[in-house]
Amino acid sequence: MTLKIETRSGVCGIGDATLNGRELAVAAYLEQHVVPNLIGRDAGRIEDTWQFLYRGAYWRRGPVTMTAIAAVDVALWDILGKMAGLPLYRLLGGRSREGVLVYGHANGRDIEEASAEVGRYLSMGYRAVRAQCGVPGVKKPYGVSRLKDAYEPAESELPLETEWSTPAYLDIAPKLFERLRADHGRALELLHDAHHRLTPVEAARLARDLEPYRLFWLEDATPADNPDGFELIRRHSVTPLAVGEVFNSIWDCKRLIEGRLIDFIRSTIVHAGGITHVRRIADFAAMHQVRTGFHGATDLSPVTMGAALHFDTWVPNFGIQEYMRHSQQTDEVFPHDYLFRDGRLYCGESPGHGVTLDEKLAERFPYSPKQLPVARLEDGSMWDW
Ligand code: KDG
Ligand code: MG
Repeated sequence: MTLKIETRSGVCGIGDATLNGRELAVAAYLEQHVVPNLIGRDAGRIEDTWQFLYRGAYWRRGPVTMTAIAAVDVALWDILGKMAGLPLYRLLGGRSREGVLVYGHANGRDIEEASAEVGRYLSMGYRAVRAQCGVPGVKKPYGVSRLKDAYEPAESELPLETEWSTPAYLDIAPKLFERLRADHGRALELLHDAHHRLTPVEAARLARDLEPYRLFWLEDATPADNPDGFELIRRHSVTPLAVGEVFNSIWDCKRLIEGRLIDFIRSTIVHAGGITHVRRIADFAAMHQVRTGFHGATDLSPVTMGAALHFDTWVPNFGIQEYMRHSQQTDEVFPHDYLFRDGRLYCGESPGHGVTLDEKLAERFPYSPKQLPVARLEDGSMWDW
């Protein structure tokens, strides 16, 4: 879902509004409740527009609202960059680093295959890799995809029912990382995503079992709806923790950050109110030694990636950026000037966020609704996907 805003003088900006599996809700929110308010507004009043859409709305926050606000915000920053003739990172305060460390996704049906995939990522130049592998007895574990580069978890019109076994997972995950360190050494940064599947005490055990393999982070170890769970993990382990790809406001992150219960905040531009709001989250995180690690899955469009790379180039407390690589088709629909070299991504110098939309080409790909899967335990109980 992409929002295009055009000013009266003919300057266009685009923002990503993709909320995987709930995209039509954002489209309706934008069409019915946001766009009519934008007509005739000064495109340069980015902060005031943000406050109007957030504060001015009695029903605030939530993924649909905050994704819609983000789309407007990013499109307005894009317009501002084009009017000023400056790349976005310069509007934010200029360069803090040359390139942005990224991590790719290596996955395999078993440990053997996952390790070979990590090797493939290293040969492409990656310095940081997220690794996931199949879980014995589990038919469709999280993060193990059919496609190697472009991974898309929303595969069917109605949610695919997948299974989950926590005991089997807790058994195999440390073995995966033991093998990866043995095969690939200690210089590489390794990451892992538990994708909200564990209870706090199970997450604490996993974090402790993974300590010998020095992870860059363990992500979404337990659902962060209740931040108290993270206190328990912290009590038992020094494995760094990352959380927040499903958060949409600073209020979701506040306790985790100020309690120093996490090390990396993953809330990203498209789902957390745009550059205007994520900047506040990043500044708040900096005060507590928490660094950024933005979500960068393929279901966030290249527009979000472009905006994120400018943000990452500026933000002082940068940690890492997820980079899952879009399909060639997606890259062609969204021409952009960022590029990958030696494990880092570099934003371009064109004005704004540097990503455009080829509307003619986009027309060739009709909308086909897909939802994310759901997960059940072996006894049939609904679980977190
Ligand atoms: O749409 C859901 C995906 O973005 C999510 O499953 C990917 O967890 C994810 C990650 O860390 O990239
Ligand atoms: Mg994740």
